[in-house]
This record gives sequence, structure tokens and C-alpha cells, in this order.
Amino acid sequence: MSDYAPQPADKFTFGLWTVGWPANDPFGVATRAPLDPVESVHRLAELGAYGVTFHDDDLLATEPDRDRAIERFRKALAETGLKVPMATTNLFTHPVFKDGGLTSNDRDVRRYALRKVRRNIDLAAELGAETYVVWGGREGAESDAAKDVRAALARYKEGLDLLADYVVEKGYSLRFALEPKPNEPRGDILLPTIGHALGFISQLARPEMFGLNPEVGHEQMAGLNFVHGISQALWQGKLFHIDLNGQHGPKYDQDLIFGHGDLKSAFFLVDLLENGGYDGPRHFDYKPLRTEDSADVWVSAAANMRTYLILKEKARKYREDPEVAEALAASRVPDLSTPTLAPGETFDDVLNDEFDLDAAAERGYHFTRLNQLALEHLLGVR
Ligand code: GLT
Ligand code: MN
Ligand code: MN
Repeated sequence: MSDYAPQPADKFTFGLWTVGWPANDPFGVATRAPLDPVESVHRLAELGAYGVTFHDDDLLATEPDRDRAIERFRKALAETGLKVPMATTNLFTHPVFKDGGLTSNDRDVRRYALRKVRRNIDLAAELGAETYVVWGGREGAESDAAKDVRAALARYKEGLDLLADYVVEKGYSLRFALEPKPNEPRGDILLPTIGHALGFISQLARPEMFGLNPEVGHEQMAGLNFVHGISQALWQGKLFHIDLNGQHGPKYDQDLIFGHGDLKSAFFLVDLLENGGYDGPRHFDYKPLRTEDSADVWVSAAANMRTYLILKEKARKYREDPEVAEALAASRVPDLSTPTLAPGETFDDVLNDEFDLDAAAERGYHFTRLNQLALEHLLGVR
């Protein structure tokens, strides 16, 4: 039995803004002191993480001088060996972004947003990042009168096309990962779900440079099945990165610890990530509860990784259980991977099938047994 101790090889990463969240919310001020990014790097390394990710502004949490902040961050990375696989831009906190960054109605703001992203792309590339996340939390509206959505999408495309050209021109090996979210902080956000974002990418000038950074809670806020969404992103070769956390259904964005929301979905998600060909970072984007003190923050960071590793072991045992294999076969789950036409057949060949319509209609799929087996593995009784 493993002790579930995270190793860098597990590729667990954390945003500086997660452990560093001082727990201010719309109804109350911070309950924790600002955290020095240098301390976060050291604590996360001690806990067994592989890397950290950051917004441009996260680096300035306790040191307002940008050059000095970057230097201190670099030193902490060198001391710990932590990697920076992803970086992103804060286009949402400053009041100038109240109507968005790349899609603000104000053209001057859009140009400022482009400068801000471009500057942090240079730093991301220097630090060795491979993924640049774009979460457009402020790109949206509260009223349909306030935003010409077709124009906003055109400006979004214009901005992202320029940024992709810039990356190519500089020779950086960065790819962009768009992060969907249905609402919050805007009433409606422009790329609300995985499906919308995939559709939008097809309109970009360099679609191959764009994929997704889906977040568990964001799809669940929209009442959607995260495992299905991730499956489609994988199928389209667009799962560039992932934000793991927990959420209890459609309500405000909870950003709970991974597994502390819909646990059964988390189980099937880990099973999919481990067996579905995703080899990128397992990135946690959660918020330590506002009730917790600064020591509890590290308990919560460790809990994300431990939960993932427990679920990974559960998924392995589920897959190895002969009764599960038999139940999967009885449910004809593996049969879905067989192409509907045999090699060499043409569409006309389906006309020649001998088919007993009533017998096929009567056959059960036995999914209940399969689901119960998964549940029993998750509950630890098998
Ligand atoms: C912000 C948001 C997250 C995004 C981050 C990237 S910042 O905390 O809630 O979901 O992933 O900008
Ligand atoms: Mn979130
Ligand atoms: Mn996120």
C-alpha cells in the first residue's frame, strides 16, 4: 500500500494565487496575511509538488518592485528545482478591466491588455513555460444591450491572433490554453463552456496553437459533465492543461480542494487522465477555505495531491478487478471501439444485416452493476 507521498514525477502544480489567496470575498476582507511567493515555492517543493504557475501580478504579492520580485522568484525556483510549466495574465483585478481586457468596449483598454499579456509572455518563455493560459473572467457582460457579442468575439480573435503571431515571431515554444467559465465575475462570460471554446478556436488564424485549460468547477457550475467535456477535449487533441478542484453543482465558483466536491466525478476523471493519454501537469486551481489559518493552507495543498493519488490507486484497482472487466464486457463498453463498418465494407453492406429488432430492443446493458462496482471501489469495500 502506497503512502500517497507526492513526487515531482506526478507533475502536481499549483497556481501562486491558490495557496496565496488571502481569503477576501465579496462580503468580507482578507482573513489571512499576504503570502510571499518565495515561501510558496519552498513549501510546495517540500510537499512534493513539481511546479508553480503564476499571473504577472501574483509575483508582486509582497514585493512591489517587478524586477526584484522576479529575481527573488527565480532564486527560489533554482533552490528548489520547481518548474514553471504555465503562466498567465491578470486581466481582471484592476478596475481598468471592469469591462474586460481583450474585449473591453474601450479600445485603449484593449491595447493596454495586449501590452500586459505580451510582457508576461516574454517572462513565461524565459522561465521555460510551455503553456500560456487565457482565462477571460471579465470578458463578458451583465446586459445583452451592453455588448455586441459578435464584435467582442472578433476582437478576442484579433487579440489572440496577434499574440500567437508574436510567439511564433519570437520563436517561443508556447501554446495557448483557453479556460472556459460560464459566469462570475461577469454575469455572462464569452467562452462559457468547453464546447464554446472549442468552436471559437476553429475561427483563429493559428488554431493548432490553441487548446483548452478546462476547470472542474467551471463546467459543473454550468451543470455539465466534466468527464465528458475532458473526453471531447482529449479526442480533439485540445487538452493542453487542466485546472483540478471541487464544486458542488451549479452555484458560485467554490474552488474547493480536488475531490471535496463531486467525488465520483473526480474518480472517473482521474481514471480518464491516467488512461486517456494526457501527460501534462496535474494543476490545482483551488482556494484554501476562508475559515483556515496560514498553517491550514499547507494542509489543504497536500490534500489535493493526496486525494489525486488515492483516486489514482482506486482507478488502477478498478481496472484490474476481473469482475469489473467482465462487467464492462457484459455492458459492451469495449465494443464501442469497434468501427461500425468492418474493414473493406461499404455503407451498402449495412443493408444486408440479419437483425432481430425485438431481441436487440430487449437486451439490457447492465450498467447498474458496473456503476455499483465503481462505487464500491471508491468506497473502499472491494
Ligand atoms: C482566477 C480564476 C481561475 C483561473 C486563473 C487563471 S485566475 O483565480 O478563478 O479559474 O484559472 O487566470
Ligand atoms: Mn474556479
Ligand atoms: Mn482556473
